[in-house]
Amino acid sequence: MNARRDPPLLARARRHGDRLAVVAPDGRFSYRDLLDASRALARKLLQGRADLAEDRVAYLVPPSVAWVVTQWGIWRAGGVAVPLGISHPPPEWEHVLADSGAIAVVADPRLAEGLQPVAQRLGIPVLDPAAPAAPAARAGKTPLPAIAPQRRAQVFYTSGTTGRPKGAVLTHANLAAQIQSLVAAWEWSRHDHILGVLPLHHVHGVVNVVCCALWSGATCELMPRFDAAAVWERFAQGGITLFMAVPTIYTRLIAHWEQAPEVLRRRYADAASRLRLMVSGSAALPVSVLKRWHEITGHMLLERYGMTEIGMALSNPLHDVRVPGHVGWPLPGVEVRLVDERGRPVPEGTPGEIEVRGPGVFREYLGRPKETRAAFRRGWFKTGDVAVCEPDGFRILGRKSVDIIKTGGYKVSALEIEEVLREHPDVADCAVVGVPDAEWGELVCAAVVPQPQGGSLDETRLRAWVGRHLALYKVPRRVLVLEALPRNAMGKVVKPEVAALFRKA
Ligand code: MLC
Ligand code: AMP
Repeated sequence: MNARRDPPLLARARRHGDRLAVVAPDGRFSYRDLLDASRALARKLLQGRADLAEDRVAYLVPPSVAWVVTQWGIWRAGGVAVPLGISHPPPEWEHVLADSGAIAVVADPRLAEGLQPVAQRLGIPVLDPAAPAAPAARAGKTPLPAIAPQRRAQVFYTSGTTGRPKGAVLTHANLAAQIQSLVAAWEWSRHDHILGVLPLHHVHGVVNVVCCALWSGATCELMPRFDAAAVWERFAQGGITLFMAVPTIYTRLIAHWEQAPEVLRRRYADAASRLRLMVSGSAALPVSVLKRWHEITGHMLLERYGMTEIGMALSNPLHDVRVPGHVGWPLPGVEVRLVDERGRPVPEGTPGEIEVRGPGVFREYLGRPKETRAAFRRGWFKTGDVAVCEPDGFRILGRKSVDIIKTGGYKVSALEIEEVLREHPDVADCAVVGVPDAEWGELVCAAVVPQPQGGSLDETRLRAWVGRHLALYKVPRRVLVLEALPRNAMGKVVKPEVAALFRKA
């Protein structure tokens, strides 16, 4: 097999041979093992075809060796990898499968049962990542297709200000640019050993953790899900050099540490202090959390800023001073500017919308040319986030849209939740808002107006209703029943007033 035919990440993997690549509950795989297993899966996916030619293949696999083998197998068959959220309810999977036009879905047998009815309805075959290839697929040594870097590689579904989540498409070249930028800035090396605890259907876990590790010849150790006690214990066993998480996870780790017996506290804090780098991102890191983490572990968390469509854009320095409340400076290969409402760059010290340009910026929203065009201004991607550039670095001030909520590091669309609430027979009207919260960053909250002739609105039933349709992190945590929503003279709901009602309640 010729390295020139491989996607960039796999070409890199060939150099790392027998080094330990992935450690997870389902095994310990070297780079060579990953290459062998992904070749076998690619042949199985091809089913005699020469090239999947950018057909989408979805996968429902928990963080594991199998997850990496599946991603690589899809790429090597010429397909585009579409990860599904393992904790999502079937309607979320159905949206992604239908919207991406997936030709197949690779599913862990433990999760396949819940997926089968959806896949059947859409006529999509469900494949087991571990099952042996059919004889026809195994036969011969037919070469796998050559994968040019400009080909589409990965789709991440991300919520926006319109409708259901959209698929952000990254090419192999986009991924390589994002990875190389972080590898350079944070000095990844083959001596690194990262502990992965994030879900693997978003850029943070997939690119910053898994792909950066495997590009570098490092070891990526994957936990099936985040568990504060298990993370502290793993730190205490030693050998971990890197950790990356969202602020809620640091908050949870602090809470667990605070209630641990003194002897454990000392052991845990010593162990964490030995890591070489701990990173926070995906949502604003409260300065109180940064300070407490510093007191406990001696680590000044490195905060950085990114987004699904662009990868990482701004980062505090690895070696220089990290100023609390700031997200640092543009990463290598990333251009960042702040602009006013008309797209004109603003002077230093003046707030403006963040726009980003560079080889890591995504290619398109899958099947949505209009939305893709609207997302750019003369080649710059418009993030919708507002920041100010100060002598200590960029500081994020917030978002332009009140309809985007960040909870536990997940981006959710208020409008998507409102649509589901409005379908409830007893709901006449509703408004969903994000309310600041110490643990979750923002809490999803819903104000609802009952139907005049409807039954009484029961909060538990309403939450269960949303939970049947949408991911758990989109379910409103608090519900207020109102006679009417606050509206302005134009009749538009005034969301800051709705949020204020929750703060008062
Ligand atoms: C779960 N719960 C919530 C909640 N999510 N409560 C309020 N708000 C939320 N958002 C509740 C559950 O109902 C449950 O309650 C309890 O918390 C435990 O649920 P869980 O599902 O077990 O949660 P947990 O696994 O602990 O999840 C917390 C988390 C998770 C922080 C580990 O949210 C997470 O993995 N977040 C990371 C998301 C991520 O990777 N984002 C990156 C996007 S990319 P009860 O009552 O039943 O106990 C991006 C770009 C960039 O943003 O810059 O990186
Ligand atoms: P996503 O679309 O899920 O990739 O989330 C990207 C969004 O997360 C950005 O547009 C920001 O609003 C937010 N975000 C990421 N990192 C940070 C950070 N360090 N501080 C504040 N917000 C952040």
